[in-house]
Amino acid sequence: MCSQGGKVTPVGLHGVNSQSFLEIWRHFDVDDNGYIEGKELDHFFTHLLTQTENAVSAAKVTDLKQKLLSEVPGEGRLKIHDMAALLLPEDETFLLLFKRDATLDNTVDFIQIWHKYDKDSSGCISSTELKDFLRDLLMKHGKVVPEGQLSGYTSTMMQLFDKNNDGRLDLNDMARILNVKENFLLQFQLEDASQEERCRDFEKIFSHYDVSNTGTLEGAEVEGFAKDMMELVRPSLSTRELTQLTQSLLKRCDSNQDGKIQKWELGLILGVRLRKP
Ligand SMILES: [Ca+2]
Ligand SMILES: [Ca+2]
Ligand SMILES: [Ca+2]
Ligand SMILES: [Ca+2]
Repeated sequence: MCSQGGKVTPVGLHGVNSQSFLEIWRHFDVDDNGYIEGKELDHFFTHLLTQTENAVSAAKVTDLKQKLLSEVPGEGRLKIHDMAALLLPEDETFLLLFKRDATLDNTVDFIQIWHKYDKDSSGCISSTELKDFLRDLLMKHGKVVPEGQLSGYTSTMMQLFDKNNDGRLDLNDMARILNVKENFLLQFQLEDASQEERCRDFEKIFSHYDVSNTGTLEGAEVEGFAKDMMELVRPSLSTRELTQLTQSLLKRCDSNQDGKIQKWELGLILGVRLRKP
């Protein structure tokens, strides 16, 4: 077991496919919080060792745990994507749905993807919509799979990510599938910063969310910003809450009432004085 080019090398458990992967994940994520962590990690690594060794000691478990966790970016816990990389054979198509290079680092991109696949704008992703998403994702990796297999993947993904088992995915479920990076705003402390630091941070923040580089936040950009901003204090927003919060953010910021947030408008709200162009 070793790391190649920063990627976790699969331990190659025999015969793991999408269905058995689902079972393994569920078995070890005992509290169903989307992470294998704490005691769950010990159980998981003990299980891994028993697949290849006769005598498993606590020291060996600790050793393997340290080695594998050091290859995983994050906070000493495993996400589904990490476990998929560890357990699924490289030729298993299902693995493509968990590719790490699919990590999204901008909430605006996430919102755009969300709207693209929530075709009926119902505020959630149905299994038909998820199927379309998975089909496109596989296609992006150059794979076309038969409809039957795609349906199988769709129902496995649904079971893995549909937290409240209502047969639909909400914003947070979908953020987990897309492996959205940590909230971009967490790194800033606008409160205690000097005016100079504030200005510098503000520039970074604005250009991060102004994906289209127009000097204004519009559409998905406003929603992406609103989501990260609100989730600093209240994680796991629902679609309805996000829509409401986006509207009230617009109401507060949009002084010239053009439905967009100009840089100077956002500056006013965040206490950064910018000259009005
Ligand atoms: Ca857990
Ligand atoms: Ca929908
Ligand atoms: Ca823009
Ligand atoms: Ca405006």
